[in-house]
Amino acid sequence: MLEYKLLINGTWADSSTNDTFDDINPATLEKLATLQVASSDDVDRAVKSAWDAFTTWSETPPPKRAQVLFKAARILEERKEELATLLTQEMGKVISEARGDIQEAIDITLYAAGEGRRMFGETTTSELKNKFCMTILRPIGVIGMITPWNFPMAIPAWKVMPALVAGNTVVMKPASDTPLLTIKMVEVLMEAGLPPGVINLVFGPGGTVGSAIVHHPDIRAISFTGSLETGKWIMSECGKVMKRVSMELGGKNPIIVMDDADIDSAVDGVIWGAFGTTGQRCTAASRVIVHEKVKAAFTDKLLARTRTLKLGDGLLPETDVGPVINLSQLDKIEKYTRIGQDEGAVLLTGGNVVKPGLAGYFFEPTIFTDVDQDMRIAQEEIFGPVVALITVSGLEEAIEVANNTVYGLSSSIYTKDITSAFRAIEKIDAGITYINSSTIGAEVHLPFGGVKGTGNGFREAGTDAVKEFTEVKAVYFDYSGKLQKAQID
Ligand code: UN1
Repeated sequence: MLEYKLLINGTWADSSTNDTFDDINPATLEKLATLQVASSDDVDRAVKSAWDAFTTWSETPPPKRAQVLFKAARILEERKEELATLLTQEMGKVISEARGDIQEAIDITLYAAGEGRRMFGETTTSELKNKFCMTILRPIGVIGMITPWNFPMAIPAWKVMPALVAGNTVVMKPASDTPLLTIKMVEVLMEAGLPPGVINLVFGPGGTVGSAIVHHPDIRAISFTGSLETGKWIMSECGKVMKRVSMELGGKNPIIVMDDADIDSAVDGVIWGAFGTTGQRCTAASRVIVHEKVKAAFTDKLLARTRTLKLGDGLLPETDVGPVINLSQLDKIEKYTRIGQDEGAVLLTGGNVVKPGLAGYFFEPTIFTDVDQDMRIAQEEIFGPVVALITVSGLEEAIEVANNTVYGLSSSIYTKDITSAFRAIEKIDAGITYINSSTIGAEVHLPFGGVKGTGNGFREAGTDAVKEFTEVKAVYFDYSGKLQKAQID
């Protein structure tokens, strides 16, 4: 049985608490590892180690920092299958999606490594003679990262890789349900030559360890992916001390199915978006806004397809839908199916906890129809295999319904009409809009993030990846040999 201590200054160090917690396979309830819980003193040691490493790392030229990432990407590629298997065991998602999670980590590692030769600033003229102006990018310092369990390697990689290439050092707390893939990623980075102390890992509950990171006076910025509720708390705590925060929070992502849509393709998109990753993506399609003219045909096909989905252990090739992550998520999903029925929505299929010959946490793919746009099941993020069908009579109403949410991450429209597609692109309040494709599957060279309750204006990955982890400095270089006054001379 694996037992992990904390990673501080490149070595595995005992925590100062005697507490541990277990990492469990959600399909089988088999124990995978035990981890030590950090105290706030341990977080403090991790922060000191990150600052000790900062001078040398931040002074290392970005293309040299990038060499570590290029090498790490090669090692991740070599170990992809082994890591994907562990990811399915730890998180539950089916093996093809686990491979995708590792691939996304490899992709962002290579993309961020490329940024090592693209740390561009701007040069411009001055309003004064003999003066030159430019901008440069500087690292922020020690960054605190708090990551979720649904993309155990991809999301930590989205944060870590751009932060490292930009010259920052890191104290990271991975989700307690899935710490192993973060540990593996950091081990690979160290094998690729990352100096000790550049990344430090602490484990334990958000309420204590996460809070110690958020409140640590020497952590300059927090990068968080998780729930809206926790995000609001982190932002308000950081607001009190003007700490920089970047947030990737929830979604209530709609797929609009217009009356001219290719119905089979829309059904494929909804199955993939709503039940892929057992609905546990912040980009998951949790609302389907369907035109009344195609509602019956669409619903029949969706129901038929949903009933063929096979639940089980994600390692088996025949499994379509894996377990949900833990018991409290299972209870939450079950609670929402009761709420939906109490609100008067029609439960078309699913709604039950099941045991497909395994001890783990399984929930049937669930469809509600005749959902009113203001019902709780159409408003609150459930984070499970539950989708709400809402009927509309036209595009304008569909877009209004799509926007009737506190979130704004992903969105999609199925239509053959160019005008409808462009109207949706223009009018849907979201960070991502797909045309004739599901709400999931963002690629790493495009910016990822959302509006309203989904975020605070930052984007991860894409050309914005490094912006999350750098500060811009404006530089004025005066070679006139005398005092020149802007706005006055
Ligand atoms: C998430 O669910 O938090 O676009 C991230 C997607 C994936 C990333 C999802 N590439 O669905």
